[in-house]
Amino acid sequence: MSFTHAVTRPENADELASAILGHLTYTIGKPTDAATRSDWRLALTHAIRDLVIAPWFDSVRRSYAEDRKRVYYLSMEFLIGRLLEDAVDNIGLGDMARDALEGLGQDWREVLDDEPDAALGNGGLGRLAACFLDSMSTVGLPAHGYGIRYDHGLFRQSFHDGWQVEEAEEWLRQAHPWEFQRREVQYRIGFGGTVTPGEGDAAHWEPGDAVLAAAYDTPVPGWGGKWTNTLRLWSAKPERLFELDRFNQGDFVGAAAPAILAQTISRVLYPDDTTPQGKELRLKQEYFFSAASIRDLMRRFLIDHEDLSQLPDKVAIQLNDTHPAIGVAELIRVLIDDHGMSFDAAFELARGTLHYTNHTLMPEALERWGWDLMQSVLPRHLQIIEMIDRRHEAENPDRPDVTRIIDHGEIRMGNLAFIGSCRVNGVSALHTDLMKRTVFADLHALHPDRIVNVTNGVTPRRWINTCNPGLRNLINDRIGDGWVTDLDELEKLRPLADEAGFREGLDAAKRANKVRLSNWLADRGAGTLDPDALFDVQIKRLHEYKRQLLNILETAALWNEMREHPDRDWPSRVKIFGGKAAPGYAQAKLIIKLINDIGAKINADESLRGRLKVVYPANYNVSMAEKLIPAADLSEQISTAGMEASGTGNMKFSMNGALTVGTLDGANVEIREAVGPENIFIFGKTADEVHALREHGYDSRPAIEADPRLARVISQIESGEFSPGDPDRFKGIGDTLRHHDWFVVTADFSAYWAIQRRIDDAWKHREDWLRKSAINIAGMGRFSSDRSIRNYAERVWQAETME
Ligand code: B1N
Repeated sequence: MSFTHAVTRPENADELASAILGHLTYTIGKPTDAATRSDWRLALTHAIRDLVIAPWFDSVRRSYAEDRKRVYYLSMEFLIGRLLEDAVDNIGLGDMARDALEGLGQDWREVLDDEPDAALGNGGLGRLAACFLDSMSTVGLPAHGYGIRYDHGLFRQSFHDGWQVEEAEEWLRQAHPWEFQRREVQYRIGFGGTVTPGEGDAAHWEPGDAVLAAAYDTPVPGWGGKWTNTLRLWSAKPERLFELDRFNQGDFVGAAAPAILAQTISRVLYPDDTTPQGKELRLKQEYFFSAASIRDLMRRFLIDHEDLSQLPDKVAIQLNDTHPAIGVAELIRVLIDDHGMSFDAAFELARGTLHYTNHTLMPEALERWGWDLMQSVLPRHLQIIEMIDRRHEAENPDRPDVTRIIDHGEIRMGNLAFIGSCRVNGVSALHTDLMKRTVFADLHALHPDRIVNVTNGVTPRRWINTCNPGLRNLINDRIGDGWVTDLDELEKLRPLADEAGFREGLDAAKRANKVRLSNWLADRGAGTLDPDALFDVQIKRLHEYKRQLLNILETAALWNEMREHPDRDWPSRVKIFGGKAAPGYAQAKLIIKLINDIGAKINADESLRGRLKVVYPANYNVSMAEKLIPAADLSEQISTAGMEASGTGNMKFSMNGALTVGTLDGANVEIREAVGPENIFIFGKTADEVHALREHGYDSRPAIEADPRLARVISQIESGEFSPGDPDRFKGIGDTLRHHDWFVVTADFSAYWAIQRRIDDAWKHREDWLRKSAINIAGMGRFSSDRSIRNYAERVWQAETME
């Protein structure tokens, strides 16, 4: 029998409105006069979701039929944000959906803003994974994302008296209509227990306890609805929901305790960006989702293939940082213990299938697990890791100790991932180069062909087309919309930079975005902002290496200077900060408080006549970025050179016409190449210079003595000028700047101050600024995540797209 109720694409807004009403009535169960905004959003979501299903089935069918190589992207984090508007735009129904909803008496923006962000990630690493999902679908690459369905995503941030306070995030409190629970797909994931030797290399592992990994699928439609992949997230469930014996004995809480314990594995996202916490629960999370994903992809492989030796031809597994690196041992374990292979054969197959992306060089950021912990949580995997280490040593008898996987009672996951992978990549040209010269220098010497560079990218669908309709329309009017899937087309804008009419259009689009943002910020207590001021934005996780401190020191110094020379022609600036600190990162939280305290002082100073403002809206997240980035004039990318692996916010800002002030770090280096040095404000020490400064222990005293502005701000901070009720509050920051300035804030201050004053001047030459802005947009083609994904497909995965 054929399916007669198949949903067809609506021809017009009335047809779509009718589908929305149908869902409001029959899916949500509400009449129009009782429907809340959420009800309308859910009804709209269901109407849109219906349109994604048939193409999704088609994609699955085609990828089985053609038996192409599949890519599996394993990531602890997918920072996907909101899904509705993106899906609507990707299937080409943006205008129709708005008309339909407004015809039903609903405000489009308010309904879209009702959707909670899916914040299943901390920052750049998780957001990169989300952009890659979008691009893998858009370029038609058969792929699955695999991760964890956290009950609680990244914590909610609020400010109490300027201090960060964290609260649990509850994105699943509302219905989440994008996911489909696959009750038939569940795997038993074991922990602990005992291992008994079996035949040959095999062993029998009898776990001490276990949880079930339950699958939830979300369709990921690419641009134009041509190809749709799946994001499969795992949720931990108990093997037994309830212990009836204990309940019958009156132990009501105890009866549910084992179930609750099992569920803790997928309860909450670890809120640490860049620096790991070596906690047992984290190791269990990592194994939980890696093992479930590997079992699932092996099951899919075995449906159509008997010969395991084909695995590397049909499967590519990408390890997004070391978080899924235990998957190296798990894949080998499955091949040996479940499929009877020898260790050597299993290792070869695994190494042909796995690839590893490194996202940070900070030595403290590379994951390590204690031998004892590994022994107690994953005893069989420890044996396999020991076998991998011995084999690597036998093959490289002169290998230096730093290349060992197990050393000083610790398992180094970076080395495990490197040794177990076919390709290892960095995320920008500079970062990849530093990988070869620093943390992986010795492994690189042993395996000189393994490390490749794949510079990060971002999806222009979400980060221009959807978040910045003003700019989108301007571009479409001039060069058509081919850029949406071929971002190099933006090059056609380059000659338009010299055309006054185009610059006017850019100016108008930016101003409209700034007005909208000002209203939004005013609703959040920011007061009135001047939309003609320079909007200077630093949004990213709070981390000392990202140097929000440098930015706020310069802001305070500017305040001093403006008070001293009130009659100078100071351009108006709004300093906008956004970002969360890890809850356990005391220094980062103190910097947040400092920004808020300095901001309060400046904002209250009427002598400035509104020419300097500091705003820090709480709870920065993906949907806030979508409002801030289109309204930015200046993008702050001021990390200590050599420490930001790539950055991706830098690309988003530049695509939206903001100019960058930045160090020669991460992808800033490549952005400078793309836009030309005269269209970007680069300052500060280079990575090599930072290295040289640190070599003999950096002493900040000369830098402070040589710059009276810096010296004054540090004294003000130390004397309690910004914390009159608690003068010692920021002593620790003064102390850090004077005695342990690891991030060389003081060494870069003078150069940062100077370039900010150059920016003041540039801002006054409006036509020139707009020309630079246009050239930035025109040069961003290479920073599309479509380009990144095509690079991975060719150079890492050896996989073809379905085009
Ligand atoms: O990954 C991004 C880069 O653009 C950023 O420069 C980089 O800092 C970021 C442990 C991380 N590196 N490492 C992490 C996140 C969570 C965690 O638990 C490490 N994130 C980055 C994309 O390449």
